Amino acid sequence: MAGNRTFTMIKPDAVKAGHIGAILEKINAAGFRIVAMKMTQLTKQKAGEFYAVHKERPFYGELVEFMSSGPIVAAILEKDNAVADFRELIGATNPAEAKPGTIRALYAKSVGENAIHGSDSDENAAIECAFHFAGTETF
Ligand code: ABT
Ligand code: MG
Repeated sequence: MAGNRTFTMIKPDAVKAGHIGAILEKINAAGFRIVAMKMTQLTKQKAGEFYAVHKERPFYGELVEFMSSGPIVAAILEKDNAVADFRELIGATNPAEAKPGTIRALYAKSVGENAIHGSDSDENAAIECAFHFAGTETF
């Protein structure tokens, strides 16, 4: 059965550009309930751990630099079929391939600076939620 929670981050590019409000509005309008949320800045260490699966990829260094370059907004979202529905809402990794109206089509600059993160499986959603939030910060 598909799970009902996913993890998201509004990335440093979108925070810097002033898109927090517009992105949260789209998330709410799509029927997601925010059950945890905070504005924070990842250390290089934490960004490196979060993206550890990409350690051997050529873009890993840049990715860690970018994700620790400024504040992010991290959140846990609840909805039936949350992981798949949220990936649909954010659009393809490369904004040039993202469907019109998706968050990345509207706000992402490039494959690297792509405005928003969404978990890619229920298993990773659970890991990522626990990585960023304590049980007492989740409602
Ligand atoms: P994330 O939500 O950040 O995980 O993006 P997504 O799942 O859509 O894409 P993946 B494949 O997980 O990419 C992780 C981050 O690596 C960046 N990236 C990816 C590049 O910079 N160059 C590349 O060629 C690829 C494939 C995009 C993602 N994020 N950031 N920031
Ligand atoms: Mg990913």
